[in-house]
This record gives sequence, structure tokens and C-alpha cells, in this order.
Amino acid sequence: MNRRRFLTGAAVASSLPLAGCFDAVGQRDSDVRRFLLRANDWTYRVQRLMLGSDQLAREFSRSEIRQPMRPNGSTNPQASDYLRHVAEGFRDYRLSIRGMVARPLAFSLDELRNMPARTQITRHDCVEGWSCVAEWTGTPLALVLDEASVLPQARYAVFSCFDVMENSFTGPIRYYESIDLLDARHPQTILAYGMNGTALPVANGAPLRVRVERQLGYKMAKYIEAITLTDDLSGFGEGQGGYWEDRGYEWFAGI
Ligand SMILES: Nc1nc2c(c(=O)[nH]1)N[C@H]1C(S)=C(S)[C@@H](COP(=O)(O)O)O[C@H]1N2
Ligand SMILES: [Mo]
Repeated sequence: MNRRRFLTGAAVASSLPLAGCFDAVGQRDSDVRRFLLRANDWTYRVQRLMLGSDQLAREFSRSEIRQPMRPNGSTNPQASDYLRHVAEGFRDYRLSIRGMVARPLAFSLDELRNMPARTQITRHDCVEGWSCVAEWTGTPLALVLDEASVLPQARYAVFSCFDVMENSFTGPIRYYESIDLLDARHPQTILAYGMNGTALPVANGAPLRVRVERQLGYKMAKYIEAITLTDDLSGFGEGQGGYWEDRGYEWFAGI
């Protein structure tokens, strides 16, 4: 058998049982879903053991930016509060930091831009199988968290976004995502307001999107309105830690 026929055969053979599998992933109480959630937990633990908490994702040079950053997911949110911010050039926009913090805070974009910034050229990997290299500029999330003084019992940072996802499953719900505090405090985790040398475009998440460079694209929330510190993800969305996680994606999407 030539290689192509072998691969085609293998793909067909493996997709047959898997087609059934993936249906079960979406079902709350299926064994398949329980198994995958357990496997996800193990991936998370093993990656945390293998990667030092401050290990950096690869950074690239300017000449390696070969194409525009491809916008994906929501690219033009229509929520009225968001449209008002766009129309006003985000003048009254405030990023609120709330939940398990000693000092809840609200940052204007100017306040964030006046804090120490980090610029990094990194590769964005989408779960769909494409990648783009782009330059990102923003405020390290660790600095913002320090100003708000995170309480010791907090375990996660939850990002609440402006964009509304239409969905027959739960009804309309705003995109949200969460990361643990190791990733939140990682030196490359920034609240990006700049991309490829210009202000972050609406299509890529204006005014602020988080970069979580050691995980897949869906973790990198765009259109961030608020960050909530918490020790429990069950009160957000459907309880799995993110819009896509509530639909079967893994919470820890390390690469
Ligand atoms: N608020 C919000 N954030 C989001 C999404 C989204 O639909 N809404 N899509 C995610 C996915 S799947 C990817 S691949 C990236 C796309 O980022 P980009 O538009 O800058 O390419 O954003 C992520 N963050
Ligand atoms: Mo993605």
C-alpha cells in the first residue's frame, strides 16, 4: 500500500469511532467526557512539572512576521456597550480588576499605557491548525495584579469579554476565559493594546486582549472588560472555565 492510501485508510478508520466519541464530549455526563477531563487534568499536572513556571515561549525576529495577524472568532462585536466604546475611541473604557483582591481597581487605557510595557514577537497557534507570528505590546498582567494586591486564596484569573456569542445551547453568552496564576504572572503574559507597531485593531481584540504564549489561541481572550480573581471557576458560564471549555475544549491548552 502506498503511503497516501495507507494514510487515507487510517484517517477513515479512526474517524469512524471518533465521530461517536466527539458527540459524547459535549454531553455533560458521558464517560468519554469524564475520561477526557481526567486526561486533561494529567496533561496539566505533567506540563506544570516539566516546564518551569517562568520558561519562555519562543520569540521571533521582525523578519519572521510574514503575514498579517489573521483575525479569528469574534472580529466585530456588536454589543451596544462595546460599540459605544469604539465610537468614543475607548475614552471612558476602564478595565476592572475585581474578586479576590485587596484593592479592586479600574484602569483607563492611558493608565495601562503609562505602566512599564513589554513587546514580544510570538507565534499564535489556533486549535484549528493555523499559526501566525505577530508582535504584541502591552502591560504585564503581573504588574496589574500586584497593584490590586491579589489575596492568597485566589487561584485563577477570569477574563470577561464584550463580545456576545450566539448559541442555541445556553442562549447568548459573552466570551470568557480563565488561566491559573502561574500563567497570569508569567513574564510573557501581557494585556496587549498594540499589535505589529500599531494600536490593537478591533478585529484582534481592541482595546485589550491577553497573550498567554504557552497556550492555544482560544485562551487569549480579546475585548477584555474585566478580570475577576477567584478560587473557583464553577460560578462562571457553564463552569468549565471558558466559553469553548463549556463546549468540550480542554481548559489547559498548553503547547
Ligand atoms: N473575546 C474573544 N476572545 C477570543 C476569541 C473570541 O471569539 N472572542 N477567539 C479566540 C480564538 S479561537 C483565537 S484563535 C484567537 C484569535 O485571535 P486573533 O483574532 O487576534 O487572531 O482569539 C481568541 N480569543
Ligand atoms: Mo482559535
